Amino acid sequence: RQRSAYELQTLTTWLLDLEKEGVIDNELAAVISSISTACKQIGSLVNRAGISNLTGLAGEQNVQGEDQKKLDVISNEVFANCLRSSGRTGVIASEEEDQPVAVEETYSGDYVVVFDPLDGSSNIDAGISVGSIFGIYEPSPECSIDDMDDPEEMMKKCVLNVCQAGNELLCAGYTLYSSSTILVLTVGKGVYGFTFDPLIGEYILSHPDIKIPEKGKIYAFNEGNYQLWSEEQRQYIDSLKSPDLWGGKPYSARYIGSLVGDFHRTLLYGGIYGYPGDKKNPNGKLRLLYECAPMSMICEQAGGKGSTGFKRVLDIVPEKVHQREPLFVGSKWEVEYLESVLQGKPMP
Ligand code: P6P
Repeated sequence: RQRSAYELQTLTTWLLDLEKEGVIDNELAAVISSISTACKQIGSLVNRAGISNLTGLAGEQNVQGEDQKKLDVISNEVFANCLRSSGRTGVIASEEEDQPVAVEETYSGDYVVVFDPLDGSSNIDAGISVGSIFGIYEPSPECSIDDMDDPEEMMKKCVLNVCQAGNELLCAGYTLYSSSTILVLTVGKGVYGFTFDPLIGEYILSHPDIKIPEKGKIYAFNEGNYQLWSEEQRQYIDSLKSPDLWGGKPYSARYIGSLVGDFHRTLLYGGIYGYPGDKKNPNGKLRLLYECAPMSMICEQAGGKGSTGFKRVLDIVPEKVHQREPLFVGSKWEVEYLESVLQGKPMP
């Protein structure tokens, strides 16, 4: 049937279509919808941070030892509140919380949600893009939470529920708060982007079935860490800057210090984003559960790759909630080239 001119494809109708096809059930749709609501609220707070005294530090540190911004704390509460009120979330794990928590308000669904409520928040005060990142799992069958458990047993089960390999993700997504608020997600059948229209309060389908270019011309690394990198890592970056290797024009460097912004550009334009391990932090800086794995699922679903340089990110079973891993994510060609250089092997 021909869609009429005013028939909008929104996140809501997209989720309903997936339910009709049996790709997701209405419980998962409810969790995704609650996340989209949290992102509407966070987007509004971010856009008005400078005029509602929400810039600056909260005066606390998070489990990562990072100074929390006021908006880090608020975004975390907004995310948790929306997930609780969905009634379908069993356990939540946040970058801003030391431990994962079981959600009392659950009455069905029991989904496990991992999230970084406001990634790149050091950019807030300068008005540079920030984002939210999330992933959704089924609860682990062998450690279902029941309220008879003692607190220690409950905590152990919560940790087991969130420490699942990225391969188990049912849904992964991010919301970019930038020149517009864009929600990008996958439920395992391709990657779809929705731009928020504040005039009608809906996410409108703007990027159907995103495919990352096979090869790009942009790399996004913090070269301030160059001296700390391995010899092979330096060789890789040096080669991207050698004009004669690329028909006379080297790669361009783009780095905004905000994973969601750097990733979104990489997804649409191609190339590679990398946060290598180095002499000071052998596992790099990014967290596996709510940064590396969701971004890797999205990238693979768009035809790209997500690697630690030595293994596929989605194959890693986390041992700790806040475990860090090196991350190289982007076009197949650039990631495979990096793997070949780091591993001292010829290009495939
Ligand atoms: P650096 C933000 O803190 C973050 O987690 C990512 O969003 C970003 O890509 C990276 O760290 C930036 O880290 O060390 O380059 O400032």
